Amino acid sequence: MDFTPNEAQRVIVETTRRFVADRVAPVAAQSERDERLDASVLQGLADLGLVGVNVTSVLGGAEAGVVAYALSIAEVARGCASTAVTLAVSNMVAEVIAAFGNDEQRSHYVPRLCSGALVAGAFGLSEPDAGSDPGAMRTTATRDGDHYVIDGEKQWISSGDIAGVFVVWARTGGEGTRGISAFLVDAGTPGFSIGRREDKHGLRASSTVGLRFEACRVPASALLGELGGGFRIAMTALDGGRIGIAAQALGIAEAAFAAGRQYAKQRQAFGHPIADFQAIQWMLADSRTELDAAWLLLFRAASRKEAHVSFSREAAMAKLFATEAAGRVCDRALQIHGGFGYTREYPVERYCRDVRATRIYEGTSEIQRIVIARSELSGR
Ligand code: COS
Repeated sequence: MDFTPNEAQRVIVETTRRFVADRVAPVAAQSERDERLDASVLQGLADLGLVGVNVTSVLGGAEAGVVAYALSIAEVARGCASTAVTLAVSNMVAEVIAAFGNDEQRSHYVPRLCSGALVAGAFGLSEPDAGSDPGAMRTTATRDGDHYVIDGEKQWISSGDIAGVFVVWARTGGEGTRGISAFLVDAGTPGFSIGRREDKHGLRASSTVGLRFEACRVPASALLGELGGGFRIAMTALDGGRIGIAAQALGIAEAAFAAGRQYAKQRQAFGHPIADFQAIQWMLADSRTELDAAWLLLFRAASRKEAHVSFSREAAMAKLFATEAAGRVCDRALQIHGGFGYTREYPVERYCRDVRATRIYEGTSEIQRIVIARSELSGR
């Protein structure tokens, strides 16, 4: 197996790394304090082709593939995890519209997402009582002539207050997963409002809000894909989204690992740099090994998606292992910093808070285990 990046991947990593070093990492701590991302940074990322990395160039994407996408998210996450998740969700929305939209929907939304004309996209699936089990959603979309009328509430919606377009899932008839459809809803549609912003443990520069739909009328042409086909669209999108979150976790953990390694070489104790002590060396060795194992799982999942072969279980394994390993890596990096690691003086404190979300959103670790186990037991 050849793990050498191809030309497109190399260029994306290099240009992203430069942009992140110049524009993203220096403002990450301030963005967290301000609880918002700088719009010009998001525009800069779009200008680099980082929204729609895996979207065809005909629709304004970079058409660089899934591995390049994962690498780009990890690079951004090294500098600012809040920026990375915002970018990852916009990529997911651009991809889902490109994959399931009709010609009109594709050409209307995808180029505007990729160019940054729409600051972000948002994914309106979860509800207060339906997170891990989206089949239990209660939001409804009722047909009324040439329109659907959406009523209900969504929760945990990343970028909801800055997004220009939302993929919104609603029940269009019947129980269970086959009665769910997906719709494209523009920000500002009458009857659609943005609710409470969550006061989060980490990822504080990225917004997470509720959405409220009260007799919100959307044209029938807003239906994405087939009537009743929404659940499958959500699952397909989340399979790809999980590659993005695994990459985000690895980016954060790589930053934490590098910070811990550097600190270990500088910090003196008992007359030596603490890197001389085996206790610290073993932490670094365990972290590097887990990181590399996680990268391999991520590359496998991304390569399979890029090759258009089934990748659902591989993406679940990559997310499960990468996010849990990333948590351990960040925790060890904080431990290496001792008391300083527990203060805001060093970014490792932020990495530890930011990385925690990756084990929860786009499917908890427990959901990933369900996906993997079902695949094993069904032989698929
Ligand atoms: N790709 C395509 N289709 C899929 C799929 C996938 N990965 N997984 C399931 N489906 C399809 C099934 O084939 C089935 O289709 P049919 O009705 O045609 O038979 C349908 O979806 C329902 O599948 P299933 O019965 O397995 O659904 P469950 O309700 O049991 O849910 C899990 C399965 C747990 C995998 C799903 O609920 C899940 O992923 N939950 C987590 C959701 C999540 O990540 N939320 C966080 C959102 S953060 S933005």
